[in-house]
Amino acid sequence: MRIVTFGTFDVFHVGHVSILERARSLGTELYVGVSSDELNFSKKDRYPIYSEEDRMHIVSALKSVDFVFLEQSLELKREYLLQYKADALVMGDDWQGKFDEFNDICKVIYLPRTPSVSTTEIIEVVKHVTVKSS
Ligand code: C2G
Repeated sequence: MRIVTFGTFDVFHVGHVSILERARSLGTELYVGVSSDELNFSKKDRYPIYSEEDRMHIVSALKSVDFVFLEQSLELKREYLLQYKADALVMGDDWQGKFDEFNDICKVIYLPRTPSVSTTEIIEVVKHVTVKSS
């Protein structure tokens, strides 16, 4: 059973590893659509910290991941799911209900997010770190 999931996976953290491992455990293969730099810019008005090449490199190095492709548009989800022959789409529950329309071509499963960790929060913390001068 092939699982497909999508995400930015910027400033990769334990919440990302956890959802990918849990997604993989629901099937036999995990395909990951990593959202492009341009897609992120259009959504959030800023580019990710890590480039799409680096984010794809990191995600593809994980043992839970079998294949990585670039997600260039949110509107192409149905095409990606068909192209990559998804048996199930797995997403974190911050997307709860948002992808139910794909139930006609694959199972749609939402998994609980890992609490207390997010890329946005890490960026904020790092921004405010003060370096002690010796
Ligand atoms: N996630 C999680 N726990 C966290 C943070 C993230 O389980 N503490 C999950 C999200 O729910 C998502 C995946 O990790 O399923 C990737 O999260 P993001 O990188 O924030 O990706 P996002 O911007 O939600 O995806 O088509 C969707 C787009 O690709 C954007």
